[in-house]
Amino acid sequence: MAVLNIKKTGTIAIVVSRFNDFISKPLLAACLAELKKAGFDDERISTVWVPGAFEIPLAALKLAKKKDVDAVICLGAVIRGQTYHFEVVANEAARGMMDASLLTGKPMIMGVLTTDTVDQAQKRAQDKGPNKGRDAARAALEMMAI
Ligand code: INI
Repeated sequence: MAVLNIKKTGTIAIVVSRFNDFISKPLLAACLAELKKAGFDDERISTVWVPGAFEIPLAALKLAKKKDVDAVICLGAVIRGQTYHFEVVANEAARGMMDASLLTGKPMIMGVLTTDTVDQAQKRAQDKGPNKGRDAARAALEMMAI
């Protein structure tokens, strides 16, 4: 694995959605564990909960505008249902995160799963196995070093 030039100062904000929290909770746990492993103690991490993925971009933008926030990690799970709602929530959440990143010039990490099934989401939010929250933490650290 590549050695990252990890900053020893600055803070990371995490926005996490309550919708499908049986997935977003394990994403958050792995994300926090990875940040801690990299030397980020609690004082340098703030976690904000929002109702669903659709609400992530506004919270992420507000946090990214804060002077002391160096990167924002967004975590959640959009799981396909019976209707077009899935597409709207997933697409607008992704677009909003990218907009917030480019507007503020701060890294915005897209750790929101968009899956067809609950099983696919669970396979990407494992404690010991693959976990997109862990990946999101590493992506944030990498982007903060640029
Ligand atoms: N929010 C999610 O985070 N994941 C979903 O799968 C989801 N679905 O499928 O409906 C979802 N909807 C809620 C949405 O994010 C908003 O919270 C809601 O529409 C209120 O604005």
